[in-house]
Amino acid sequence: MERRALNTAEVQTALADLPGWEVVDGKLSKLFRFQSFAAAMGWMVSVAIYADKIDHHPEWSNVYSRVQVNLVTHDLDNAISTFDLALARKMDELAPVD
Ligand code: H2B
Repeated sequence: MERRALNTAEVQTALADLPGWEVVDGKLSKLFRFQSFAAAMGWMVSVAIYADKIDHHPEWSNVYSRVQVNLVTHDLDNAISTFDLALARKMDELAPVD
């Protein structure tokens, strides 16, 4: 997959298909809520395996059953990139349906 920075219009178009995601302080952000701490941890491990496979790592923090995610590409001057979109889509795909 090509790793390139997205322009504002491309990010806005992508957001239309990414429910719950928004741009906050230049980062692609979403707060994930789970049924339990164990569910949050299980999801984080699944995401981490994918992230490492594509060599693109999330900024995220966990408090009990919540995970705050802020995606950005450090190698591209902290732009939102095609890899951030791929990671966001995979995070949604792996999250349990509420
Ligand atoms: N993750 C994120 N989010 N941004 C990057 O620029 C990045 C990364 N770069 N994971 C990768 C690793 C780079 O450091 C390695 C050398 O490919």
